[in-house]
Amino acid sequence: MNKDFIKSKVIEILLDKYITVDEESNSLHTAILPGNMKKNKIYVGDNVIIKKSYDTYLITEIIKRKNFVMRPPVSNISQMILLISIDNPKPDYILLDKQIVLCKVKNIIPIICINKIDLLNDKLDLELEYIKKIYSNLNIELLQISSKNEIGLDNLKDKLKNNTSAFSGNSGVGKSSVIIKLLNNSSLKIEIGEIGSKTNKGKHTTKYVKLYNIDKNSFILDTPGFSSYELYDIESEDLKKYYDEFSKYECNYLDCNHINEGIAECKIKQAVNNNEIDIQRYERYKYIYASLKTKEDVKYK
Ligand SMILES: Nc1nc2c(ncn2[C@@H]2O[C@H](COP(=O)(O)OP(=O)(O)OP(=O)(O)O)[C@@H](O)[C@H]2O)c(=O)[nH]1
Ligand SMILES: [Mg+2]
Ligand SMILES: [Zn+2]
Repeated sequence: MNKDFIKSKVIEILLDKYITVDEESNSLHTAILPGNMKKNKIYVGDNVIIKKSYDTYLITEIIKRKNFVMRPPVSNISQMILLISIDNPKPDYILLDKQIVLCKVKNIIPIICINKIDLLNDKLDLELEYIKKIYSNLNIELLQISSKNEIGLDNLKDKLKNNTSAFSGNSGVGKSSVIIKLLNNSSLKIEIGEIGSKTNKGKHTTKYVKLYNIDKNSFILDTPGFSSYELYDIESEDLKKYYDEFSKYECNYLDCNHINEGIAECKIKQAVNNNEIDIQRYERYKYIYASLKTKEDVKYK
């Protein structure tokens, strides 16, 4: 490519200014959209071509997006670190299952990262075994870390190399704490929340959409948006397609949703009965299906 044109990634948007990081040199630029490009919407995560013009940079092209998620608005996420904490707060499996579905819909690689393993004890070991059993079976990679005791962080860092990674997880699991450790830069203003001792729920401290450049071509995103309970861009009828453990069974009805159909016809229900499919995952599937259905009923009424 002509060296006047630089391939760059948008990491932050400040009104009409786009902060970008160059793919080759890793340097930061502030770019603007010239008049003839104004009809285009640019998102954090977009790969763009910029060109120097006097004392500023102009965005001349937006490279085709690999994917785009609406909430939070961000493009080209390659993997999602599904952060849960082994305790305080307890893993939120419904949220986890929803996030796995979202990853599959958007073609994002999910990695489950279990934080706060410094809290492990005999009882929590059983919880850990459950997570391993269910999710390793789905070919999802599992990491165990403690941001507090700095365990497993190098492993996590390796996974982030040459990726644009989003962190998701309910409030209080330690997203900001982990990211601060990864950035290794205490001057960055990421706020860490206190966990309310009564609810153990934490509060949503992080509010902005920004990519952090942690290494050449490695970016991370810290937003609370991915922690949302709402699943979108998916119909209830399609939910089953995103459950890998369902895929090897063929029910007697082609469009079986594995819920209201009779057990004689439904191979999934049989597999749940025979303990081939985890009953809790299946119960959560029914719950998520019902919540999608309720949303559709409201929308199409
Ligand atoms: N024991 C233990 N506590 C941790 C660990 N990591 C984070 N915490 C604590 O968990 C609490 C919540 O951490 P945050 O990093 O604010 O959590 P968050 O996921 O960013 O929360 P939101 O921004 O509200 O979504 C803080 O009190 C942290 O000190 C860990 O590895 N072990
Ligand atoms: Mg946070
Ligand atoms: Zn079925």
